[in-house]
Amino acid sequence: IGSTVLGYPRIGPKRELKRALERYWAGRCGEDELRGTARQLRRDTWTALRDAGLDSVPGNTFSYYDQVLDAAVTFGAVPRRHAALGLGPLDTYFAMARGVESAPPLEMTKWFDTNYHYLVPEIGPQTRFTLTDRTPVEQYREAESLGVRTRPVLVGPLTFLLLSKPDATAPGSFRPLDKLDELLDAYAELLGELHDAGAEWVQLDEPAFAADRTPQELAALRDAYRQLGELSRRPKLLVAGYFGDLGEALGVLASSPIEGLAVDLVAGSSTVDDLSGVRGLRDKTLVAGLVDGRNVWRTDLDAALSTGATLLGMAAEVAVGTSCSLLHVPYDVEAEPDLDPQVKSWLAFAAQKVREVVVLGRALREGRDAVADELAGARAAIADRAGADRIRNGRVRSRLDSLRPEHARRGAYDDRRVAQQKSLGLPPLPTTTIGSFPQTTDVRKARAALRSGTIDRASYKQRMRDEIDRVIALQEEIGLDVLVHGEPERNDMVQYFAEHLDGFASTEHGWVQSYGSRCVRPPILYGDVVRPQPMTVEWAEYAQRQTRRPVKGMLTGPVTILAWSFVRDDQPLADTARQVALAIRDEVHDLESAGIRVVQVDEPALRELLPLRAAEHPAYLDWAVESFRLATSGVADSTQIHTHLCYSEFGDVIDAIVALDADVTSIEAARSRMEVLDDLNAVGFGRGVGPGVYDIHSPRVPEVDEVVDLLRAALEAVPARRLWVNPDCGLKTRGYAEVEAALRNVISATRQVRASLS
Ligand code: THG
Ligand code: ZN
Repeated sequence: IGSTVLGYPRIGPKRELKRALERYWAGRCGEDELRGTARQLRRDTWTALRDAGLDSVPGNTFSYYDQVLDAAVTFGAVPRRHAALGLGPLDTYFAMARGVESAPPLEMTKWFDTNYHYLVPEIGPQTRFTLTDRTPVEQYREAESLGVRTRPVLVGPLTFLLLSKPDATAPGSFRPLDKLDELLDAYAELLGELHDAGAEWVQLDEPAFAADRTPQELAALRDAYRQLGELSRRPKLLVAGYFGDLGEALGVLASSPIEGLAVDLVAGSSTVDDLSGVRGLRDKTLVAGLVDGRNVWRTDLDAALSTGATLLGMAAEVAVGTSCSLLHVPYDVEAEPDLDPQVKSWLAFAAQKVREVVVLGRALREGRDAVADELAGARAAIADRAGADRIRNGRVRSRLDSLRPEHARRGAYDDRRVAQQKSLGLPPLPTTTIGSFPQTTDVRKARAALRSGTIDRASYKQRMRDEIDRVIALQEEIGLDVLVHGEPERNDMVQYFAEHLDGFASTEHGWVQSYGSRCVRPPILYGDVVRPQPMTVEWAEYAQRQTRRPVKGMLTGPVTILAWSFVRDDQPLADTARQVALAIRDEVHDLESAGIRVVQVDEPALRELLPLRAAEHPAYLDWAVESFRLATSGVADSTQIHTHLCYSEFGDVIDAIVALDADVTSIEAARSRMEVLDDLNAVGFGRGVGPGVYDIHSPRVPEVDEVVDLLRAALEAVPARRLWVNPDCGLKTRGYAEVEAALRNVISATRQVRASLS
């Protein structure tokens, strides 16, 4: 294998696939055009990887939407509701991904601890696994016809079943893993066809084993790879386990009859030590994941080489690879002419990481002299970054050193409650929204015009103020109690804060797929974080001047800012979080000084960074909670702190939610029917809580009665003085017509329930 990468971005360097998909879905282009774009992207990727000098080029890394969905379709796990639509293969596939009127889509959830989301296959006793789609074979042939022999990549059978959920027909005792044998037969058939097509290697991804697994699951892993290994008609098998240490699965895989094992030596910090004691590696190819597939820093090639050298002799072949697929980084740092040149010289995106892998592979085989120039270049960049003045700020560091526990502690909640009630005078069941209002084309145009210089700062400011006037007047007229300014000045909240803080860089084309055709452009946090000036105060203060009702200041918390950025790897995440927390703390304080009496600090990504192994949960939750409290504890008792959580199940972090000590917590709960309230009660949560009363992810306007029912259900679990009423998330992606109608119904429902209270 020599040198390889475990996967590659597929949305296109200029997001060509995104554009083609969205045109196709809108009916503005046909299937042929979409397929043509896809073929061109595959060709470009294969030839670029081969020309860069990789010894083994991954195949089947293209997807129209998601690789887990691809596997479901490949092996025939199409839910009846989608199959019954009678659509062609591509439209059935998109119906599973996006849903149609009569058939909701598969559920979407996060791919391990990354910011990528996959579709959750639905498996039941009636699922018939058979090889129904031969895309991996077709793409092998397509690459071969271009002169590139690829190594097809598939989601492994165990990870596939462990990520699936039982379908609606399954009895309570059913687990998708029960169907392993049947699925293995379908994998065997595919391996046979790939073998006949000429594939020398196939890569099976099993990242599920970087998380805690039961003895039964480990036994299933052993049985599965024994069975696949014993097939006579198959390519060589490379099993890839990434996103952390494999733990016991390392020994299981090393002793199974596979030919290769790819390990993550970046996220898996103890894997190097574990490898030396593991039996069964000697006759295998070991792909050492030395180049970080998930972050954007240039690799310390000297350090990587010495790690690689210690592995030589442990396996029949030691090859060099990335720690995981490069799906999680942008394409090419050379596409960023406006990036600060010094910061840029410290970075490696996908194209640069391919080059690093090639250089390391040659150095390992031919010796350091063969690539002396490249090694020297990397060494200089690493040294420049480590010694750069701009990554360190003495004032922030001494401020952090002088922090004491009381900086992360507020006054007693009962005192706060009394002081806040006196300041705010809110009715029972106070109503509010999560922060953003619909982003109109006018607002987007104004932001773009400011960026491109066609309007000046003063006229931009005026347009934002006009928008704020409208949003405030609308909320007063509808009758909301705690108002927001609507956030017209922001697109992505993390991008907004990164642009206003020192220590962050932003890219122009650094898109990373989040799900389907949707991408984010994570900022790059490269140095100590400093807030040069207030970031949101002028907007909040302006809004507050337009109304007597309290206006809520809107900020993003430190954990979410880190989760949605590329973060520096030269200090513990906890230290970086504390720096961001101090910047937010100053902003909270300045909002308070400007007369803002309610401040919301969102932490939607609190659950997202939870480590894959339970043993690491307490340490993470400690710093995550502490950084939130540091950000929010610098205010008077009378200032009300809100937080907002969404995008996931919060059962795993319910104690941490209590520990945040926010006065009010709003949670996405419209779809989980208020169950979160019972979870909170079970751990003694005694603060204000706003379970979302309708789902903003759909354009549907909730009926008054529906909201009344939800509020009555909520009142079974929470007393009226602690219950808040709000939608379940921000309104940015909705249109004004539906938002207005929905909020009016929410207010009517609240008034009705209030009237029946006493
Ligand atoms: N911001 C960031 N990361 C996130 C989210 C976010 N990660 C988790 C979650 N939210 C992911 N969800 C989305 C939802 C919508 C989009 C991306 C991720 C999206 N993106 C636009 C697109 O691809 O067309 C681009 C937006 C832009 O122009 O900036 O719609 O909210 N950082
Ligand atoms: Zn939300």
